[in-house]
Amino acid sequence: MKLYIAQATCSLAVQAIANELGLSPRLVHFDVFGKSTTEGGPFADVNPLLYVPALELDNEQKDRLTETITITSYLADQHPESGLIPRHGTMERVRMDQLLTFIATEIAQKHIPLMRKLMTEEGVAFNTGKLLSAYGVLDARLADGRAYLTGEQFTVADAYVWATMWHERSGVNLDHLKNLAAYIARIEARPSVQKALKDEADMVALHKQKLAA
Ligand SMILES: N[C@@H](CCC(=O)N[C@@H](CS)C(=O)NCC(=O)O)C(=O)O
Repeated sequence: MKLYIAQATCSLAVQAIANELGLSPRLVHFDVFGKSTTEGGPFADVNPLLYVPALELDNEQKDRLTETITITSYLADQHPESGLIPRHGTMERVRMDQLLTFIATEIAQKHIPLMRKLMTEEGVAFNTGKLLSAYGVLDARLADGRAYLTGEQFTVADAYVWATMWHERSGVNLDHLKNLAAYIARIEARPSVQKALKDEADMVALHKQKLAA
């Protein structure tokens, strides 16, 4: 498989899940500002909407998947024994899909215009308020001492939350959310997550070298 990633973005969630599963997709780095990739060729051929993550499968059709929820869920569903996602058809899965949609729409996509400094003052206040509420909900959920969002098992939802902790770049202060901070520290201690960060840094460095050559 080939996984298209970009530095410090939601593609880290897919890397972490792939690592949890012992998968080693070939990584290709996409520079979201310069628009080049480490393998050359137009990224628009991979995803016309020019965003990561994108996963090219090893099947005959070389199917390409986009959307963080779709890719992380797809990988986890291939390995139900991993416990990274509940099985389809269960209420636990419905709740997981609810949580993943919440993370995508109320967290990840609320950050992006803030990080890119694209908003009016009113827009900044609006999205900041939305993010504070959303992270507050996660913090409250963790208040009973559970290790991860749905209990003691690390799941695709935890990988996604971790990969979109962009509050510093967005200027959103989360210092008061102590349960959330402890939870993120727990996730960051996972070997899968450390490997994702290292692999990403290596790909970014390789891309810079290629551009400089
Ligand atoms: N709907 C997509 C959005 C993915 C997305 O926003 N990707 C960002 C990085 S987290 C990106 O590649 N942005 C590049 C750009 O928009 O220029 C998903 O949920 O995966």
